Amino acid sequence: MKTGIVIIPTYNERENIQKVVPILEDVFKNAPQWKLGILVVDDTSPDKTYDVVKDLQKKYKNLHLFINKKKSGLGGAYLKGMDEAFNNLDADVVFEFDADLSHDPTKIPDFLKKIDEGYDMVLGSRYISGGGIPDDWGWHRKLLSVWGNLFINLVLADFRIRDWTGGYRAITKPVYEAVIGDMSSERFTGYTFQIGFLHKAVSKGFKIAEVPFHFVDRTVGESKMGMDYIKNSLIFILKVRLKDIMSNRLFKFVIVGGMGAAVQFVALAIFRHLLPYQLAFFLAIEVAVLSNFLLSNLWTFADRKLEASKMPAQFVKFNLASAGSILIQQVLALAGAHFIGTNVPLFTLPIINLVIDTGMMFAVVGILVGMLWNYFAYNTFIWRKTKSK
Ligand SMILES: Nc1nc2c(ncn2[C@@H]2O[C@H](COP(=O)(O)OP(=O)(O)OP(=O)(O)O)[C@@H](O)[C@H]2O)c(=O)[nH]1
Ligand SMILES: [Mg+2]
Repeated sequence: MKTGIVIIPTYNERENIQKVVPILEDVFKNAPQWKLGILVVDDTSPDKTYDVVKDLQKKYKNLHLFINKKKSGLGGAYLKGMDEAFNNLDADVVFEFDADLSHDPTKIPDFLKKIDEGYDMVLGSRYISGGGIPDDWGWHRKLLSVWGNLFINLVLADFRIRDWTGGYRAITKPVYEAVIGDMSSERFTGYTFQIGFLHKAVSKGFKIAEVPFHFVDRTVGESKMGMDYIKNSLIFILKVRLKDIMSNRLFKFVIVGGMGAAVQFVALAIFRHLLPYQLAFFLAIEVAVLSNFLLSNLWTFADRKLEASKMPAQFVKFNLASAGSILIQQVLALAGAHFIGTNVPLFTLPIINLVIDTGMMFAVVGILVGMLWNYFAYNTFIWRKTKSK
């Protein structure tokens, strides 16, 4: 039988925790194929929430309590709770769940069903059919909530997940271990914990499902959400996206290619004063090829860096690949000239009034096809993926 632990971080929630524990215990009966329990992570609340939990523990044997000496924010509480649940309470799945009853507890069996179907992570979603936000929210809060999520979809160019910011989730152990193992450099604070955690799970390719639920406002206790949260979330997601793009191999390839063109241009400007033009032209190309080779090795293919002893031979291959790209472009231009002709006008560029005809277009197509060839050749012949990775 698999084990699920509902983690509830609490800070000054004595009234809410008193209510929510019995409700959850009732809901557990609707998922008899699971062994379910609750773990309250309390940051030594001034209102002594933990005392209420200790009292409830007399009645519920599957109710656990973890007391943090210091207040560590939502993210901190969840990290402590997940560590405890997965490593000491034998959990296969944990839930993130607010004490304030904003998260409809009757949906828990739906989450578990998705896990049983093979999903790695399940999100409670307010923005898919069947879900919702409170009707009485002011228009600005509704706007923020809905558009905030759309904004994240847009920035990440990924519309598969509709509710990025919710706090009602089920997470399996493999997801937890993969995300935690990759968190060393960044510290998820309270603000960005939910978005950051989900983004890591998504980029690692885990299977994620959404279950609709109706978010309801807390009726007692104090909310901790504010303007800071929104600002920090937006900045965070922009940073994450920028980092994603910067670490994309194709992006690096294009940048290195652009730098190569610049290097060639500058080299020619210098060499032509020192050498006959044809020789200067050839040398400038070779300097650009060398710069492309070194930059690709250091940056674009840093994860497959060549051993020093292999560099000369691979550089020769790199030259051949570049020559191949030129050859491909020549063949394309010849075929185009033969079958279509080079003087068919296509359109005129405004402002500079430059007529683009088929002759010019062959160059554009040639450059793109040449780039495709280069990218393929680099990956296949020069920086080959090793099997173990
Ligand atoms: N342990 C711990 N729990 C916290 C901390 N901050 C918030 N929580 C709990 O996390 C849950 C969510 O916090 P809320 O204040 O409801 O935040 P929210 O749901 O974003 O805001 P509302 O929409 O106003 O409810 C609640 O159970 C809080 O008690 C913290 O620093 N430590
Ligand atoms: Mg809440």
